[in-house]
Amino acid sequence: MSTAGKVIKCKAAVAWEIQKPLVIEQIEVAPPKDHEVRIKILATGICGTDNHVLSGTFAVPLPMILGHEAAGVVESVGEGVTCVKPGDHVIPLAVPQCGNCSPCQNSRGNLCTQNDITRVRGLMPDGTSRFTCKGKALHHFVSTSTFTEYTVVHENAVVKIDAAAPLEKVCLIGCGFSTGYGAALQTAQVEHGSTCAVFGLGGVGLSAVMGCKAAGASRIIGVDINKSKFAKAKELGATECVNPLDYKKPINEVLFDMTDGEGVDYSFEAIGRTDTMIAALASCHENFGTSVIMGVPPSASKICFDPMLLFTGRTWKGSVLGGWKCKDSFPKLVSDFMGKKFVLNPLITQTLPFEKINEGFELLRSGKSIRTVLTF
Ligand code: PAD
Ligand code: ZN
Ligand code: ZN
Repeated sequence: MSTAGKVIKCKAAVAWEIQKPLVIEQIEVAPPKDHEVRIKILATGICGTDNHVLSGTFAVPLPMILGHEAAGVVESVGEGVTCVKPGDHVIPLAVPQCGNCSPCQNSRGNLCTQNDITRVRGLMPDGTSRFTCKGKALHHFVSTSTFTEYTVVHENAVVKIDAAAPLEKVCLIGCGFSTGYGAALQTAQVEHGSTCAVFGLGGVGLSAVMGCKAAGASRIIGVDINKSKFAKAKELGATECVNPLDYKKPINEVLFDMTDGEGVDYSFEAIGRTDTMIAALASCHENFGTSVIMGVPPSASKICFDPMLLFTGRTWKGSVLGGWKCKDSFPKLVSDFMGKKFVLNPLITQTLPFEKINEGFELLRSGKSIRTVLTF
């Protein structure tokens, strides 16, 4: 029996409060309105950003359905949707691409003004929610919300991908992989033969390591306080790894020592802490070094730093979702994965049934996982 046009009752993991486990609830998912798409989620990764919300460092309105790194199948579409149809395999887009705003029209931009990241409203573009639980409306997360069997997104926030692609792998293209890989290849534009340092060797940082390697960097230094991350970093292209806890000096001085007093050409922050953002900046060459922030800054945080770090010529950049224009790029990244241009398997350390979502978060927090993929 077709579910199109009807409310769907299904399971979702609801974030009612910060610093509390998610609760698997039965929720109601309304049909898609005009220009909206309802998706049956089949696989979703757990990203550090979902964890920042639960830990309280990334402030969002609650209750909310988190999750944003996913893949699924279109269940039904609202009036006027032409980009996808029921049955299409898709990736929801945490950064939409409307095609009309100035970032969409600028060749270097990707942060479409329709995004719900810079000022999280937690609603569909029309200001309402498609989710209810126990009579209460639930917020959406960054245009996606994927910790649910069904979600509704705007047509600007979904893209069709190759139906042959394994959804439980390519879901990582929805966030973690694309973020790190794109930060190296597009935002920093790492050059052949250069020296790079990647701060934080989780799913995002390891993907930046892969991007630096793909760009032909000759030295890639991984930095993490959890040395159990080093073996995988080396497997993916890091030439050496350092643990800041092993040194008395600040890590930026250690990196200068390791590079004959020059500093690295490119540094990447994939942690989400202000002190490591400054350390990454200070680690790169004082004149032509570039440092890229990928870690989501804690809400309402401020950075105080010596402006001499920039005066001498360093470049400090940020990168959301690797700078990719998501609608244009994600299907190509999926094709590249299918064409074996990069791997995703090493990033997926656990695959768990959706019901074990809190276990997946525990694995991330304890440093025992890179990516847990939840399947439905
Ligand atoms: P993760 O928790 O898997 O990885 C973080 C890594 O940082 C872990 O290996 C930690 O051991 C390490 N770490 C923690 N503290 C320190 C420290 N003081 N010094 C060195 N290493 C440390 O998360 P992730 O890889 O999924 O995400 C990393 C960040 O990137 C996080 O802030 C997340 O919110 C952000 C992110 N940004 C985007 C974007 O579009 N810019 C996309 C996805 C994730
Ligand atoms: Zn746009
Ligand atoms: Zn993410």
